Amino acid sequence: MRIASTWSFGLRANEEAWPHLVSEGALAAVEAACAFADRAPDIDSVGYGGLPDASGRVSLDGCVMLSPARCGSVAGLRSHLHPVSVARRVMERTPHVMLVGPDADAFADAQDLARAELLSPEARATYEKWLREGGTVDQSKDSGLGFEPLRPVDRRHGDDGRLFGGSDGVPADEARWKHHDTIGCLAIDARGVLAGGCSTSGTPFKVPGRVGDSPIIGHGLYVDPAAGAATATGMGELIMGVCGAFLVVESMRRGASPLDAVRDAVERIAKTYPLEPHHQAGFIAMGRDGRVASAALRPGYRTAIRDAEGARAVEPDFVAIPEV
Ligand code: SD4
Repeated sequence: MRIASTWSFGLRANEEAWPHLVSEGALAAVEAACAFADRAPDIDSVGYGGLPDASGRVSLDGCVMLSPARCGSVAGLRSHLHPVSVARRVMERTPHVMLVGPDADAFADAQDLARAELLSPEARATYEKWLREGGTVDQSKDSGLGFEPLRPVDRRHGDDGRLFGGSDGVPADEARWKHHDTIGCLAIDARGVLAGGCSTSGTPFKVPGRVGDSPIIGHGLYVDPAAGAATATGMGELIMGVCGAFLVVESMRRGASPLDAVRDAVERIAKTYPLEPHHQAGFIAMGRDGRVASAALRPGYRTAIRDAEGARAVEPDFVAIPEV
């Protein structure tokens, strides 16, 4: 049994998920991990607390996957906090894979999932400051907020799993990356069942309607019991062009180790795009035997792992561009 989640805030999500992994299995575990990150007020930008799009409204995306024949996805939720839970119902209760926009919220209502306010007062204040300062959409530049929103950096191993934090004791170099947005989570249970979940509020101040890799099967998440599982984080536009998570799993299907598979994916991104300093991407791969490896385009990404040996946040096994 093992669970692996993106970023060191995944430590706490994994801890929340572990009892579910033991008693209910991998699917319940990834749903619990993502839901924890969605609602935890001190995990800055997954779910509640996430920065809104350029129109000032938060939208949430997510997906869940057991196999190519069993997956579900939602994008553009504006009034439900837990995309993975909505996606699980799409998978289990409809003949479809993906629902989007207001109809996805309506589906969640019909499933009796509770509505929630998604925009926190802090996120609203940050958005208003962004607007006052010109509302630039060039996120490659520090927009005056004191951070560069599109290049998340995980600079701290915290035993509380808190990655970005507020001002209470979080080092300034970490706080400036506080508005990163995704949990990707892979789990294998005692029966050897693999499952994955991914939840995000996307990129800050995105064009309304923009959807990144996270809810797209094969981009932010892919699981095939015959080959392995993978999830991604970072700038979705980099991950989508190479079908990132699918690429990782297909490498494992052809015999690559989890490490070789994630290395190949970040190298592919490095070769494919004219990279800018704010670009970051990270992958976790889990083999059919539960072996885990991770890789990132740049330093500053960590993977949270929980298994019988305990909990830890580990540096990526491979970094494509080692300089910060
Ligand atoms: C997206 N991949 O919407 C997500 C965002 C993310 O670190 O992972 N940020 O593109």
